[in-house]
Amino acid sequence: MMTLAQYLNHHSANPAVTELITTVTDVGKTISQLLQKGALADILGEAGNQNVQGEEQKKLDVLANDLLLEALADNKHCAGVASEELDHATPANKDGSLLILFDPLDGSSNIDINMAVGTIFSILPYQRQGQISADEDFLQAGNQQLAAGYLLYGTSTVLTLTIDDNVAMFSLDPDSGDYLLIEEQVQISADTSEYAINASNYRYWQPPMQQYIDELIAGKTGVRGRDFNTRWVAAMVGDVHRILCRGGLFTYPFDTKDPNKAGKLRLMYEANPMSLLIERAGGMATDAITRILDIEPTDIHQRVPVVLGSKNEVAYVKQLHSAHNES
Ligand code: AFP
Repeated sequence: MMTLAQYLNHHSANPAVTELITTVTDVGKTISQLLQKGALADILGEAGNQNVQGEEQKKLDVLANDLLLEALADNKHCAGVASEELDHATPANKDGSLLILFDPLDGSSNIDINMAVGTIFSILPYQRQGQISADEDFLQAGNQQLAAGYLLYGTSTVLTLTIDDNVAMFSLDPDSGDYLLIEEQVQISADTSEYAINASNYRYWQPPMQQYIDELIAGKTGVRGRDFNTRWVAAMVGDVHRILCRGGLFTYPFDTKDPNKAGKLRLMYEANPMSLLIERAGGMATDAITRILDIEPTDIHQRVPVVLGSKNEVAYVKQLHSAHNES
């Protein structure tokens, strides 16, 4: 089977990108080992402080963040690092040609209950080589990403990656310690009967999203004429992985729960890298109006509504929003 190193040699036109991905995925091996030990490694529970988003940090949020920061600071190609857990981006090597953003531990509420969590990353070009990087350098639309991917720490550890037009999946072999290629050209079915939502937020959603979910729940007794099924991992990385494996729709839509936030998910750490993977696998990703990858960010921590997955289903959600906005 092809190793990640061999795959990168064949598919990556940019050696700096290859080295950065290698650094991230090496840290992923350490995080995977820590998760396997769980309580035995004293990694469960609260860290006792809040992150920049005002969320309680878990011990593993902090640990994963520190491990990635430390490893990336030593990478000569890395000009700066932005993390969901940190107020501001951290400058690294000013002569580096790349910037990296990551959510070190996605799905924090799953850590203590032995459920799937992940690490999500996004690589951007650095435009001011030779100068110290700052937050503003990261404010690039998702369509500028040079590579993106995630590590899913589930029953096995899986790396999903896009560095060219393809999306590839690798499984971490616990015996050799190598990531081995398991799927070279991931493609999502255009239609689906499976959707992922946190339904407890229904009352905060806008009418077109409520209408869409009402139609799915009505199933074959309603306008859709067939039944749908719900799945929710509470870690975007798990839901996106399922969609890449067997199709589906995932949404964390605009809601009025907190008027200061346009949804829960972060554009730069979650929505952009996942949208690149989904689009390259033939799916669609939108905030219900605009293509996520075309959103020009104004803040590294900005939030965005997300609807992504099987193309025809996402297009239908978008159509309901357009019709509502025009009426
Ligand atoms: P964390 O960023 O705290 O790990 O939250 C995970 C997440 O942003 C995303 O991965 C999930 O889809 C979503 O939150 C789960 O949200 P609920 O808590 O509303 O289920």
